[in-house]
Amino acid sequence: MRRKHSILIVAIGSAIILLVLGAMVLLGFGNSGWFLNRDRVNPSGTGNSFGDMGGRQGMMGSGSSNNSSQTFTPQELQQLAQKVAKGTTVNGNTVRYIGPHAEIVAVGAPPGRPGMFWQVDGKVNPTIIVPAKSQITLVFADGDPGQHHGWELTTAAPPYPRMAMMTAAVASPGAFIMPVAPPSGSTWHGATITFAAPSPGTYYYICPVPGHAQQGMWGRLIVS
Ligand SMILES: [Cu+2]
Repeated sequence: MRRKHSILIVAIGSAIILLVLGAMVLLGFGNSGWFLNRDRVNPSGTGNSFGDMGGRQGMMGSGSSNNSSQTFTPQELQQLAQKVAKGTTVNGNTVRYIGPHAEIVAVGAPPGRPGMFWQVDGKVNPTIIVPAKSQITLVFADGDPGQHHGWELTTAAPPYPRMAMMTAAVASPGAFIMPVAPPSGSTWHGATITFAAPSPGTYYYICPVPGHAQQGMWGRLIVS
């Protein structure tokens, strides 16, 4: 009886040690690539694996992301942006969407202007206004030779630190796109996501790649 008991304790002890080691490997200890970590832990992008690690939020936490990647040509994106622009009113650098479905075309720093910026519906870092309770479809592409870009809607306001994605909480489930590869010729990589507008207020769309939001890759999104 006593012998059985100690065998049981040893077995449980070994199981716990294996679990801890397994968790360390999964969480990518010693691996500094932040997006590689996420890929490895959470290939489907729908879970919450980092949600309770030290209370960190942002890209590690509340984001279920849609990572089904697409490719576009610059011409396709331009046509789509022109089509989308017909359903909006533009006032200076503010683009206002009307109706329950807002389709937004966001291109990461395409050629023609130096620096880190968003081109949204043909404008540079515009303020986007969408109606409360609308459904947002975001078409994203990276048009920036040599740079990875992603997309995130966050509650965090500027100024942004270099590692903005560590603290910038995702504003609505699914409002996050993992960084994609730079263009290869006229093939631009990107993704399309759909998410619900968060509750009325001011939000910010940023690039989650380290340093990019800090260098100006952000704009306002107002739900009104
Ligand atoms: Cu970027």
